[in-house]
Formats: sequence, C-alpha cells, structure tokens
Amino acid sequence: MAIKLSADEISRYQNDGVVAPITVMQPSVASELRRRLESAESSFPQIIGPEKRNNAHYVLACLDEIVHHDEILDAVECLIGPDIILTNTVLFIKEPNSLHHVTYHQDATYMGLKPQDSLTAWIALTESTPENGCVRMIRGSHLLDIQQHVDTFGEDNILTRGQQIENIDEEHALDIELEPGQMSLHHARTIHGSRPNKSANRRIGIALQSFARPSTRQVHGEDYALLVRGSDDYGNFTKGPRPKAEVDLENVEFRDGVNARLSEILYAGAEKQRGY
Ligand SMILES: O=C(O)CCC(=O)C(=O)O
Repeated sequence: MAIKLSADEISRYQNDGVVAPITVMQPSVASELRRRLESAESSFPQIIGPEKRNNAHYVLACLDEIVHHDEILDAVECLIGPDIILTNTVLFIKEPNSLHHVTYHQDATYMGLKPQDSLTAWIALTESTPENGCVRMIRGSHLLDIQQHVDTFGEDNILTRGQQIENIDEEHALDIELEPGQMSLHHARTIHGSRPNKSANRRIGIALQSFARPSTRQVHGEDYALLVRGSDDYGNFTKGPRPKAEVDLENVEFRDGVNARLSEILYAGAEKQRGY
C-alpha cells in the first residue's frame, strides 16, 4: 500500500471527523470521468438522474473505476485497515442556480450500520466551492452521539427524508473546498450539510457511502456491498457484480433491487417515501 495520508491528516480525521482536501487524481482524469458520466446521463436518463442517483456504480464503468480507485482506497485503508467493503454510492449533483441543498445531518442516523465507524469519501468531479454549495462540516461532531433529526421532506432538500438537526451552531462549520480530482473523508457521525448552488455551473460530487470493515453489520436485515480491497471473513453483505461494459444494462435489475432494499433501510419508520 502506498501510504496516502500523513500522520497529520490521520489525526485531523480522528479529531475533527473530516479530512480534506486529498488529491486522488489529476484534474484531467476527473474531467474525463465527468465526460463519461454526463454522456451516460444524457443517453440513459431512465438509469441515471435526480431520482436515479443511488448505486449507479453497478451499471456505469466510470463510477466502478472510481470506487476501485487505488489512491482513494489507499487513503481509506489508512483509517479503517486493509479489508474494505463499500455499501452504496450516491451522486450528489447540484444544477446551476438551483435551490437544492442538504440540511445538517449525521449519515449514521438511518444507515443501520453497526458499529458506526464507517466513513464516506466524497469525490469532486467539478470544483466544489462556497458559491456552488460545497459540503460544510461541523468539526468534532463525530464524537457526539446521534442527535435528534426531524423529517422535513423539504421540496428542495436532496436528502431522502429532508432530515435535519435543528439549531446547529455554524460558527465551527468548515467549508470543504475541493478541486476536480480531490476528495474529502468524513466519519459516519460527522454533522454536515450544504447550501444551494448559486453559480452558473454544475457541482458534481460522488459520495462513496459507506466504506466499512467487513465485520460491520447491517442491523435492518440483508444488505449489499462490494469487497473493494483485501478479504472478507464475515460474509455479512451479499456481494454485487461489476459492470462489464461502459453502461452495463444487464446489471440494471440488480441495481434496482439494491436501491429498493436501501430505501427500506433509509425510510424505516418514515411517514412517507420519495422516489429516491
Ligand atoms: O453533496 C452534498 O452536498 C451533501 C453530501 C452528503 O450529505 C454526504 O456525502 O453524506
């Protein structure tokens, strides 16, 4: 393994619950991945779009390359060890001048993963800035228990339930500014959110959510994952296929099944359900 994170970066993750920016690919590589993603978006809107944003890595080779990217996994390995599974991916795309935003929340609240020490890698395929609605993190909040979340189902809120932790003191919020090809890593309990995109360009991020040790359990029943590095001596998750083509239509049914299962987990106990 190439040691990707410095001792300082590891201690920032441990103390703050987030570390960024980490450069994992050249901007030109990120830009080519963006081109392939946008080509799939325009050719296959029935497979990828605002309501089809989860787990597209089972179908699109460009996203499969990201989830198996050595530099990303080297960094994750520094934090959780050599055996790594990935449970889901989410495309967080904010269109230019749109109201879409993310209220403050802790990922671990509804994910059903125990223990709650998994992490998210958020990969920027465009720049991510305060103007275009970069993610904002509350430093040190991963050391708190899960806070009370209120389901708002807000129209422009791109979280499933529009869940939010109220009365956040934003004084310690950190803007996670990234260039294309950089990423942030955040702990499953770190409180974070993001504001609308006020720029004239798209903001594209892909959240690899969550990277976990194979010993992690899904407490809401069966769930799916990819073994992305090392070995799995536990078998707690059903393993998914990798795409065998740029857009592998044969995997669409499997991906739909994974997303249906994910919805059951994320909406457990909710009053209603949206299309994603
Ligand atoms: O992309 C965003 O604005 C929010 C991302 C997020 O909530 C996450 O990665 O968990």
